[in-house]
Amino acid sequence: MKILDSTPKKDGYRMPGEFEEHSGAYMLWPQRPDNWRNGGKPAQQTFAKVAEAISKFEHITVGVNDDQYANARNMLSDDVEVIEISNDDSWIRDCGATFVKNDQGDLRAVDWTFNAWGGLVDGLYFPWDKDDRVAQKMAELEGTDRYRLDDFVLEGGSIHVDGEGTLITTEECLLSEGRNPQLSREQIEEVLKEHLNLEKIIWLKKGIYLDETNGHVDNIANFVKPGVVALAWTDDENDPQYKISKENLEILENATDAKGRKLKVVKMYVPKPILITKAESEGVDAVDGTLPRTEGERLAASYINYYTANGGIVFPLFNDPMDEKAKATLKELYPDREIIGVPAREILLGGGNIHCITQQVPKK
Ligand code: KQY
Repeated sequence: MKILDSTPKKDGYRMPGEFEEHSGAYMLWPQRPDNWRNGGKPAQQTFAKVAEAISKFEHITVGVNDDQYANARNMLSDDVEVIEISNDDSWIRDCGATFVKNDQGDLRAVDWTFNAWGGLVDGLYFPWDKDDRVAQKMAELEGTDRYRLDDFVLEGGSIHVDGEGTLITTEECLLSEGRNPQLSREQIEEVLKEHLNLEKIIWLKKGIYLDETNGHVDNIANFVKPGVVALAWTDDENDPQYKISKENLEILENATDAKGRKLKVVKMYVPKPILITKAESEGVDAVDGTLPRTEGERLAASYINYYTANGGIVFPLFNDPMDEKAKATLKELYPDREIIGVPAREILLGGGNIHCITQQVPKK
């Protein structure tokens, strides 16, 4: 498939909202022992549950390194397609392709540079070259031409769009030292507008407290549909999360989108602080250059990190009283979709959640 030297905006392609129809979704299989405890075994069980939940709604393909192919194939049902895609870790939201679509329903891929959330400045592991080739492989599998940005670092989890010209992101992430320090905020906006076909970018300040991705938006806020944003929230003014969420609430309530609409903001309450246990910490291999998992550290837990499938929502459960409230809020937000919770502590321990491990392909 070709590399294109134009831009999606010039060619009439836009990034659809995640809530628009999909032809399917991709995941990658977890295994690295310096990020996933106990050799990745507990995480693999959770990833399998997520894949099975998504397969109720749409086709799901799981990419696996060759040495895990037989195990993954064995752990996943026949409803899940399993193929070899070499990778460094399993965060396909971030290293995978962002698909754009034109009015005729043709798809193309945007292939951003991936540098493991900050490269040599504050990246989370080294090397990341296999991950950086995942988007190209997805484009090949989908039979789409591709816009490759060799000079622009971006992860899919750092953006959400409404499909109608508006994007939300965070300053904490997109203006971080480890992404595109050579570009000004205006230049970053320009690249996003050209490659996702946007008119308006809404900059939140920070992501979830202690998020190791430099505050990805997909853990703090999401477009439910054009004009409606869900925001991670706590009423506990003593929690550092409160100030972060409050600041973002004010930004969203005072913003208008690309169509000039005011946004409706719906609060999704975070669970009580979730801390890494001794056993969990000890289960992770300590490797220089990979973020350590230290006992007692607070994890960046948020129900916002859910996946929107055709006719369904797959969201993380944390064994917390807020699980039920999150489900009820999601049901109000998505009355026509089935809401499925998956116990997700094992994904959280790796530094992200269900949205981070999935990537949709829009329907042609
Ligand atoms: O939040 C995400 N989109 C990915 C988290 C990656 C964590 C790597 N340890």
